[in-house]
Amino acid sequence: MKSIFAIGLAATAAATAISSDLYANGDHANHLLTRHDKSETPDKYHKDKDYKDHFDIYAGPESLGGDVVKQFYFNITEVRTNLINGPSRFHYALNDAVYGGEPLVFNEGDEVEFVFDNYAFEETSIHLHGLLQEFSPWADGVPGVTQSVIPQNKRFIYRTRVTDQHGLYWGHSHLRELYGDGQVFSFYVRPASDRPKPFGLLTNSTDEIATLEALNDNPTIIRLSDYTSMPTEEKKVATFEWAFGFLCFDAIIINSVGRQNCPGRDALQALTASNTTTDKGCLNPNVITNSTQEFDADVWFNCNETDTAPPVFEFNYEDGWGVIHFLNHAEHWDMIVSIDEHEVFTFAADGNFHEPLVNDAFIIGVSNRIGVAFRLDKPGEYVMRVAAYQDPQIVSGYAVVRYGMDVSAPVEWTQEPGLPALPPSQPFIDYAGNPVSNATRVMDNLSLRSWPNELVPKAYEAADVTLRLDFNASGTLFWGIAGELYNPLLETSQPPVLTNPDYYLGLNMSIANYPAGSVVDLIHVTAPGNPRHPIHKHFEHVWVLGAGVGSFNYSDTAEAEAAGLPIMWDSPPFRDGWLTLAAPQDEPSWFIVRYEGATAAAVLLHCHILEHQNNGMAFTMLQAQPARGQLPQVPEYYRARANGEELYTPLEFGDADITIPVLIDDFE
Ligand SMILES: *[C@@H]1O[C@H](CO)[C@@H](O)[C@H](O)[C@H]1NC(C)=O
Ligand SMILES: *[C@@H]1O[C@H](CO)[C@@H](O)[C@H](O)[C@H]1NC(C)=O
Ligand SMILES: *[C@@H]1O[C@H](CO)[C@@H](O)[C@H](O)[C@H]1NC(C)=O
Ligand SMILES: *[C@@H]1O[C@H](CO)[C@@H](O)[C@H](O)[C@H]1NC(C)=O
Ligand SMILES: *[C@@H]1O[C@H](CO)[C@@H](O)[C@H](O)[C@H]1NC(C)=O
Ligand SMILES: *[C@@H]1O[C@H](CO)[C@@H](O)[C@H](O)[C@H]1NC(C)=O
Ligand SMILES: *[C@@H]1O[C@H](CO)[C@@H](O)[C@H](O)[C@H]1NC(C)=O
Ligand SMILES: *[C@@H]1O[C@H](CO)[C@@H](O)[C@H](O)[C@H]1NC(C)=O
Ligand SMILES: *[C@@H]1O[C@H](CO)[C@@H](O)[C@H](O)[C@H]1NC(C)=O
Ligand SMILES: CC(=O)N[C@H]1CO[C@H](CO)[C@@H](O)[C@@H]1O
Ligand SMILES: [Cu+2]
Repeated sequence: MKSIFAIGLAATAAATAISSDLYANGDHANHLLTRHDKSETPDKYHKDKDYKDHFDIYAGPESLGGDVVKQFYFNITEVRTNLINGPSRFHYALNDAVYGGEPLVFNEGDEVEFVFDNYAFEETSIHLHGLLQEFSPWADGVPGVTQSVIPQNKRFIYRTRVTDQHGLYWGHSHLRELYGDGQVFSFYVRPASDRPKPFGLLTNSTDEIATLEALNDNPTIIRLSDYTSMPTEEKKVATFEWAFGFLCFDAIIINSVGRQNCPGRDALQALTASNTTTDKGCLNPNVITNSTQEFDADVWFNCNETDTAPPVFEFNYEDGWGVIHFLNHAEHWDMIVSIDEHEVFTFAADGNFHEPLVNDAFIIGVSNRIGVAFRLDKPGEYVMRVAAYQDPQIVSGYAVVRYGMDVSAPVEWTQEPGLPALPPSQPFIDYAGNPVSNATRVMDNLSLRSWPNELVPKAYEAADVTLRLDFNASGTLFWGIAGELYNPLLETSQPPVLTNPDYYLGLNMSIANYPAGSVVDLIHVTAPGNPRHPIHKHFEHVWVLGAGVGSFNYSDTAEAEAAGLPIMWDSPPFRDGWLTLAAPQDEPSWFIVRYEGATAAAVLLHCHILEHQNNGMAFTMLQAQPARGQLPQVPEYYRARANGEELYTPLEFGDADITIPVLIDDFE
């Protein structure tokens, strides 16, 4: 038995780790809700903030060898709004936009700065998701791993050089669950002109290839997410009261616009084998758990239809093709996406080019990006369907794709009960995300092939380092990696791993240590009965070598292959996030990824479902051995600025901060 949360880590009065309140019941939980008095949140900047008198602006970070070609400024503020026309709720905004406005665009090779002015009442830190950070491993934005938090009233600048990668990425708060409240933005890196592009695999016409390249330089960018009217801190409190996960959202939003759809329980029931569907398409928690707590009606049961119109995306018929890059910035649900009557070619995944693969619907895990091209060959309006993918909730969101329309002959949109009026196009998938027929081709995540084709490093051999990072849950709230729960207090209690590695290595918990430059295999074995997880690794992207259902009794990948397990060495998917396989009730599943851990760095690996990540499912890999002096020398700016004027001093703590009940005695 391990008392994982009672190891006496520092929490603080000042930085009152939300998590220390969390794991205490009752009064502490209530304190969370009043801590910032969010009901009083003004429409704009927090009332106590005075930019002139208190705001700290320092000189920016040191050069990374180039000149800054672009600076992007963000004001982090608070707003009350509701993106689905439901009841007003607390959100964060970046430059007044919840989950970001227009995507930022720059070019492969650019040195850029992201400048954050934190006017919000809560500290934060911003992770640039998917960036390799090979020149700036200190700028990864993970509290407790690469930096300490950015306090309110402070400016913090992330300076990075984006080389050897291109495509759609995003930035988001990495503190607690703040990105779920709105601290999200997207950015697109135009591929270098001399980088090979896969469009010649789509068409032999040089004109069309040129058009596709031009479209890919200025693509339509579509952000998808689940959405709920309950802010993340309230959710946190609710889930601990329920002793049950938050498995019911209000809607799916598309570029921050959504509608609560209510097709009715009977219609929903017909789409699922579960016989406990609520009006919101969720599992009825009163049936599936024995919790004696009351489950909030508006969260789980009441479907209150709203009246938002679906967003319309216009394409230019003359182009002959459309190009869209999608991002899923959800808190919880993986998505399946299709455009009625249009096959699409998926050619990019997590930024990286892949061989175009034709399909009618494709899956985007939480945090992932998929780029698609599709022919504009029949002018009109078509429904884009976005459904939660094989999740505990049945829910869809809609948008419209339009091109070459004869405006004098509009087609009438039709409306089914509980759904918005939509063009009458023929679907590939239903409201639950299931194919409407066997003819629907759904992109299989493992059939993507990275492009240009090449063998992975150390193909056909064991990696230099093999890490077993197995997954198992304790109930629906605690999620472990390698038998351990990442302690959320580590985010704010100590100077970060990058400048203080010995402390974390000494804890010997949720951390691995190997030399920079290693070829590393991560082997995940998922315990029987556990769900799929969208795992994300910071820094280098990974090759997905293989996956399957069944036990895994091998010490490395080469041994597994020799025993007959399917391993792909030639051009496997190349991702910064991967969807593991759910394990059936009576059998585990396995999943292997490989990467070249080139950059000396403190690397976080975690499930991107916010609830899982913040309740244990994270793990640090110190990709450098401090004893050998491999850790990068963190520049002065990053050492000092994340905490204001002074270098970080560990925060003091008292007895009250460490009385955290261990809810997880049976977790081992
Ligand atoms: C941020 O807020 C300041 C103060 O109101 C304003 O001057 C500035 O233009 C804002 N920046 C952006 C990028 O909106
Ligand atoms: C391009 O032409 C080659 C040779 O005629 C043919 O095999 C290939 O299928 C064509 N590719 C496309 C995308 O049409
Ligand atoms: C739901 O399914 C369970 C298990 O299959 C069964 O025991 C129960 O009677 C069903 N309830 C209804 C209302 O159909
Ligand atoms: C609820 O309690 C009953 C009786 O103790 C037990 O058989 C059942 O497995 C429990 N169900 C859940 C979901 O925990
Ligand atoms: C949703 O509708 C129910 C009645 O069906 C009502 O009691 C509840 O207050 C409504 N909730 C919201 C947030 O409007
Ligand atoms: C789809 O395929 C399955 C298995 O081959 C078959 O049982 C089913 O009838 C097919 N469904 C349709 C709609 O064709
Ligand atoms: C997973 O955790 C459960 C308890 O939550 C435990 O019963 C089970 O043995 C664990 N499975 C593995 C493979 O560790
Ligand atoms: C770290 O903990 C593991 C068990 O969790 C133990 O096997 C190992 O010996 C420990 N290592 C050190 C250096 O304490
Ligand atoms: C793996 O080990 C388990 C338990 O030791 C055993 O039941 C299973 O048959 C083994 N699987 C394989 C594929 O060897
Ligand atoms: C989430 C997902 O799509 N998983 C699929 C990935 O590919 C494997 C192999 O075909 C499927 O079994 C999974 O269902
Ligand atoms: Cu998870």
